Amino acid sequence: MALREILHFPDTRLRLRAHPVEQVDDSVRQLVDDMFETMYAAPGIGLAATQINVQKRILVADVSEDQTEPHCLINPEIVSREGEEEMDEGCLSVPGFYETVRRAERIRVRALNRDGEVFETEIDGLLAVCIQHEIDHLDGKLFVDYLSTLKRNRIRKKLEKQAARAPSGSPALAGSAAGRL
Ligand code: K2U
Ligand code: ZN
Repeated sequence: MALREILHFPDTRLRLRAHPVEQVDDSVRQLVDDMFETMYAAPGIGLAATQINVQKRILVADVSEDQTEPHCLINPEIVSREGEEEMDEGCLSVPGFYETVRRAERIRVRALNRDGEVFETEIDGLLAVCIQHEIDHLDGKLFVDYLSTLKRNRIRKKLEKQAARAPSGSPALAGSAAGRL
C-alpha cells in the first residue's frame, strides 16, 4: 500500500470529471487499498480518487469511530434521494475550512464493490453525507461550490497564500498535513 498526495483547492485537477472503471482488476484493488491508507492517515472519513489525481469513479469511506467499517464504491450512482439535512462539512482538499451544506438525508446507491460485484443499498446519517460529498468529487465538484462566490474566493485566496508559504518538494506537506500548519 502507498500514501498518495491529496490535491488542494484551487488545483484545477480537482475539477476533472472521473471516468467509469471498465474492469475491477488487481490494479484497481491496489488503488483502493492506497485510498484507504491515505484516507485513514489524513485522517478523514472519506476520499475520492479525484483527490489523489486519479480520474476513476472510485470512492472510499469509513465513518466508524475506530476505522472498522470500510466502504468502497466503484462507479457509484445515486438511484434515489429522500429528505434534506444540513451539516458543517470539511474536506481534505480544502483543509481548515468548514461550512454548512444542504444534502439529501437518505440515499439509495448502486455501485460495484472491490470484487466487481454490483450492490445496492440504502444509506442515511453521516455516511450518506460523506458519500454524496465524495460523488461530487468524482464529478469535479467541491463543497465550496455550494457557498457564495465571495466566501469561495476568500477560501481560495487563503489556501493559495498557505501553499505559497509551504516548503516546496515535500510531498507530506503538500498533502493534508499542510492544512494543519
Ligand atoms: O472528501 C473528503 O475530503 C473527505 C471528507 C469527507 C466528509 C466531508 C464532509 C462530511 C462528511 C465527510 C473528509 O473526511 S473531511 C474531514 C472530516 C474528518 C472527520 C469528520 C468529518 C470530516
Ligand atoms: Zn472532500
